[in-house]
Amino acid sequence: MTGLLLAIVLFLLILAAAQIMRIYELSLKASNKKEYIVTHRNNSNQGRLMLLFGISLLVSFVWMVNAWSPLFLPKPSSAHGLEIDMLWDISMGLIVVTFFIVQPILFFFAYKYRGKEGQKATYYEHNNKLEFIWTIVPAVVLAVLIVYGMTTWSNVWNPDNEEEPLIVEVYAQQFKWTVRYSGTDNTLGNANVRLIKGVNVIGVDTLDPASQDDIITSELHLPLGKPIKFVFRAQDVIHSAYMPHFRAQMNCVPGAQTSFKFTPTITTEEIRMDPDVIAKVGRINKIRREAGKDLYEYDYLLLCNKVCGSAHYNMQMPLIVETEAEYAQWLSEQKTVKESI
Ligand SMILES: [Cu+2]
Repeated sequence: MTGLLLAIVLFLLILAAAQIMRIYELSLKASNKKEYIVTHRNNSNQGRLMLLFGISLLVSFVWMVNAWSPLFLPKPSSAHGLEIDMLWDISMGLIVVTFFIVQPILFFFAYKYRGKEGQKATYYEHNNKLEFIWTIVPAVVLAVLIVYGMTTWSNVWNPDNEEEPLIVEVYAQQFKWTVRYSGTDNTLGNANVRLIKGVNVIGVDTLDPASQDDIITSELHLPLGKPIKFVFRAQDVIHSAYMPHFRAQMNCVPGAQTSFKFTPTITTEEIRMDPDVIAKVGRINKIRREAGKDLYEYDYLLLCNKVCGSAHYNMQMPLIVETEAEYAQWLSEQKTVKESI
């Protein structure tokens, strides 16, 4: 109802603005003034407005960064996350520095060189030196950024001296995640959507010997400091497994297998003790307390980052990073495919 009222109000406002413009045009016609002639006053007003707009843009940028930076993600909890953050910081640093050099000049010049009576613009045709500088400088900066980005990506995929990764399947469907651990043989048994039947909700081939010790769970536990190779499958549409705290994301595509690898470096218990995280949780719980809601406890999350349908927003699963002993204990309490299907 409020939405409808707002739409009506907006419509009436647009209508009123159109009518005011019409009256203005008619009044100009009545007083025999030509509205298309730009006067000295028009130029002065536009110039001052440009300056005002430029200053507001810079002030609002500083204000937004200041107000919203507490909402940024905490430090990365994966080994490669530091490199991804460094790449992001350097790229953003370059963009922000350029922004603060170019924008003030742009708006100040629009003001300084606004149209004035009796003043003529300089006719300046061409300057090879300038053309050369503003082509070469961005080209070199972009080339460095691209090479740096590709090197980072290659390091993320092929870290040095890495031990054998633990294989974990993450299965996506509207609107939930299911996890399959590869068991003692560290090999996932075959699976196919055509085999989905009854309790076999992710279509594991129960005749494949490799699938006997696989473990299907609705929780994602990971051991600290061990490389994990995730294998992603999707049942229905494209989903995207997004683990922001680990700076990891990979699409899950029906009919294909995709994968991503990372090593968790901070347990759930440890990250809850991080001062940045404590401050975040404090702010969230202040709002929740005032609204009379349950208090929130910080958790790593696996989220879906592709708009995959009506309940996409709620397609998430807590992700627990724990010590190897705790992880082994938890895993030993879960049922294997042989016991459950
Ligand atoms: Cu999804």
